[in-house]
Amino acid sequence: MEYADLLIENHGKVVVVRLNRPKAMNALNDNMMNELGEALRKFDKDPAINVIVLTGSEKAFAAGADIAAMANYDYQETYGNNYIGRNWEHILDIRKPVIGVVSGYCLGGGCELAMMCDFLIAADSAKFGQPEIKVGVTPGAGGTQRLPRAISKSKAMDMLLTTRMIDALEAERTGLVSRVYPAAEVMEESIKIAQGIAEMPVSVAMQIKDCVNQAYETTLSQGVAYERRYFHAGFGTPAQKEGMSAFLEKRKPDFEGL
Ligand code: CO8
Repeated sequence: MEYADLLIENHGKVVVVRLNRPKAMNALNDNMMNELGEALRKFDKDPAINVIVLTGSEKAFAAGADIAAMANYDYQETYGNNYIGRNWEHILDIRKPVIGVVSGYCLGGGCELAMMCDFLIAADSAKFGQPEIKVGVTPGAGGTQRLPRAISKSKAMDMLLTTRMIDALEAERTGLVSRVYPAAEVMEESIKIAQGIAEMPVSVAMQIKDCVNQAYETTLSQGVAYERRYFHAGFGTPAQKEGMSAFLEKRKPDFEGL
C-alpha cells in the first residue's frame, strides 16, 4: 500500500516506517498520524514482521506537530474532535517492538512520538527539544509526563521551560536514548539491531514489552507479580523448549514462527 506521508522499507522480518514530509521537516499532521496508525497496526498483525523501526529523514525525525495546520484551531476543534487522542497514540497499542531511530531535529510532538517508542537510537546529529512554550501551548502528547520519567524532573523542566535542545550525547547520558551512532551509519546499525531482535521469539519480545510498560503504570510488587505470571506461563511453550534445548545442544536456536 502507498502512503502520502510515509515511506515503507522491508528488511526481512524488520520493517522501516519512515515519516516523509521533507518540505515541512516532517511536521506531524492529521494525515500522517492517520497513516502512521494504519501502517503500525498492519505490521503488528503481519506474521512476516517481528520488529518495526520508526524513523524520519537525515534532517528531522519530526520538528513537531504541524504549526500551520494548528494555528487557527480553537477549543472546539481540539477538544471536540479529540486532537492528539484520536490518532497520535495508536503506537501505544502496538504489541511488537517499535524502535525509534532519530537523526536531526526531534522536537515538540516529534519528541513525544519518539518517546512512545520502546527504545531510541540516535544519530550524532540528533537534537531533542520541547519548544511548545514558544508557540504558546503546553505539550499535548505526553511531553510533560514521559520526559521527566526518562531524563529526570530537573532536565525535563529545563528543556520544557527554556526550550533548550539537547544533543545526542546529552540524550544518551541522561537516558533518553540507548545508543548513538555517526549519522552516516545509524540506519544500518539500527537495522542490524532490529534484525537481531527479530531472530528472538516474537511472543517473548511482546511479553517483555508488556511487562516493562507495566512498570510505568503500577507498583513494584504488582509489576513483579505481573512479570511472574508470564515467567511461569513460559514453561512448556515452544519458545522455551527450543531456547533451552538449543543451549544444551550447543546450537543456535531457531525461533521461526515462535
Ligand atoms: N510545523 C509546520 N511546519 C514546520 C514545522 C512545524 N512544527 N517545523 C518546520 N516547519 C517548516 C518550516 O515552516 C519551513 O517551511 P517553509 O520552507 O515552507 O517556510 C520548513 O519546515 C523548514 O523549516 P525552517 O526554514 O524553519 O528550517 P530551519 O533549519 O531554519 O529550522 C527548526 C529548523 C529549528 C526545526 C525550525 O523549523 C523550528 O523551530 N520548527 C518548529 C519547532 C517547534 O516549535 N515544534 C513544536 C511545535 S508544537 C508541538 O509539536 C506540540 C503541540 C501540542 C499541541 C497540542 C494542541 C492541542
